[in-house]
Amino acid sequence: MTSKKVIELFYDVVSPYSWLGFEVMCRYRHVWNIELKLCPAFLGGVMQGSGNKPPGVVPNKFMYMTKDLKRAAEYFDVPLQAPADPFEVMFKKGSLSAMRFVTAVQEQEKGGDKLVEQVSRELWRRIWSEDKDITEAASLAEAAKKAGLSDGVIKDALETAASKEIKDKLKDATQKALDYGAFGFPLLVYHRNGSPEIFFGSDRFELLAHCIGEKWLGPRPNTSAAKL
Ligand code: GSH
Repeated sequence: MTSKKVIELFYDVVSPYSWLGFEVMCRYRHVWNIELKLCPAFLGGVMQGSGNKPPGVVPNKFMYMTKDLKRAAEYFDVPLQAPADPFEVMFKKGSLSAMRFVTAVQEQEKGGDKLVEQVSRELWRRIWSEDKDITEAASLAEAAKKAGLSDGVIKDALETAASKEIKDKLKDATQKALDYGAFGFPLLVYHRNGSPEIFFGSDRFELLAHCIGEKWLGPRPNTSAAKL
């Protein structure tokens, strides 16, 4: 048996394209011979650290993205819908507390990532499907509850999310993405014989499949999989 290929997925729930990439990779982790590592990180830090600017600040790009995301959501079968005021959601409110919370959940879950997967999905659903807040503690708790986390885990994660340890862990993950060469999300990192190769965006799956010697079977490789 060949050993599994390790693929890291760096993402932030403020990023709609990351949601698409995340769902596709969660589907393919059971189809391709890969070990998927979820790496929650902070897109604001990647933008700052790489000297990039969010694509939405260029008016024509913003208009293009609005249309592109609609098409992509349908193609990928992800219930993504833009919030009424994307600027407020992405740039004013942001995702720092949400990503610290996801990091705290990951710290508690050490070893597995089922809860991280579920809670990330529920946070995306809040901002990128239901136009709901993800900055208040009550909002994070609501998402976590929906994701199936116990009250104890939610309480602990809310408490530790503000700790230096968790803040540093999120910073480290963000720095790791920058060290790989990140300038945006989603970022997929394939470790080919110990040397990392990066893929940016949710539109590089065919190329990734080619590089890892697997087949791209479209956005829903396993159509019997439960719908979101
Ligand atoms: N073409 C990519 C896709 O289809 O996924 C676009 C991905 C994208 O625009 N990601 C945003 C980003 O970080 C965050 S939602 N962009 C940085 C950039 O475009 O330079």
